[in-house]
Amino acid sequence: MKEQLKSIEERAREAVSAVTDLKALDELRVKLLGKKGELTAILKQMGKLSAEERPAMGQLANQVRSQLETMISDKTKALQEAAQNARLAAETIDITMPAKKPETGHLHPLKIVENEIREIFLGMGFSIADGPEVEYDYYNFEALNLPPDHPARDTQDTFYITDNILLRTQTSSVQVHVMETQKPPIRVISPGRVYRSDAVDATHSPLFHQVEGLVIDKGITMADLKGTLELLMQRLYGDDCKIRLRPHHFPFTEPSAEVDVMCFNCHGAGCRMCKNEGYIELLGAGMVHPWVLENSGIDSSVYSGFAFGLGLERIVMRRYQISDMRLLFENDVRFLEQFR
Ligand code: 2NM
Repeated sequence: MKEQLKSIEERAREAVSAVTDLKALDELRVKLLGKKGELTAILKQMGKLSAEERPAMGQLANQVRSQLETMISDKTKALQEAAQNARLAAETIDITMPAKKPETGHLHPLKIVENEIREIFLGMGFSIADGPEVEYDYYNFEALNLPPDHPARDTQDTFYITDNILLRTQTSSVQVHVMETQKPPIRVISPGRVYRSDAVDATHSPLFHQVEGLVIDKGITMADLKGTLELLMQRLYGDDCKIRLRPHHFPFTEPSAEVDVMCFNCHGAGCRMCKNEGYIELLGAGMVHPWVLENSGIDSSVYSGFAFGLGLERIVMRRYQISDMRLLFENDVRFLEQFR
């Protein structure tokens, strides 16, 4: 029996060390230590021993059992550790691989130029005024000298929500809010979306963008208007840029002017780009009509001011030589990616 126990221990040591996976090890454990296992079979023969032999043999059998158990649990740990190491090795990330570049967006050309204009005016001490795109008729038309039957309303036909609520046709409406709520001196620009009931073509869109400006203080003259707009154009198009004022009519300014900018192509000489004019019409401006000041509670015998309005699309198209306004609204990435 002693030999049997020695032999089982030796064979077990060899078998355990030969096992390479946990399933096989468990099968081996059942074969050695299970109820129908080899050790149990040997122990069943204890009854045949004499009373003197039994304690020593029992002790030996227990030693063998505990050695088998230790062997198996050591091997279990070793196999588990090996499996874990293999898993970790398989999951290793190669940090030398080039990373996937995230797709980042970029500003739309309209926003690029709007931001430039904002910076230019902030540099001249203006602040930015914001207002609603859905507006009362009063702020969009009436306060600006455009009563309900005024013919100029035809050229600014818009989208009506109700009889007296509409989508603004100009951001001058924002400046009426500013005049109502702020005391002069006032220096603001109001960039934003405006709407007109126009059919879409290469130079028209029912939604477009404006930047309007307003300056009100004591002693403001046409010279301030011209100097401010000249500086704006020189910042946008270069220091040699000149502007030209032509008489015009707007209901909300008196006198009014259309402002032309020197053709960037021929520098005033005349070419195909400017239709031989040397200058290109770019914005409208004027001295704020005294009635417009009075409508908003500003004393026109004390204060005067100038205002201007420019269409952002026109400036962007000129800047990047874009021939069709629709390109700015179609959101075709093949076009937009040029402005990254
Ligand atoms: C233009 C042309 C001329 C203008 C007038 C005003 C206000 F509110 F002060 F009366 N804001 N903007 C104005 C003047 C706008 O756009 C072509």
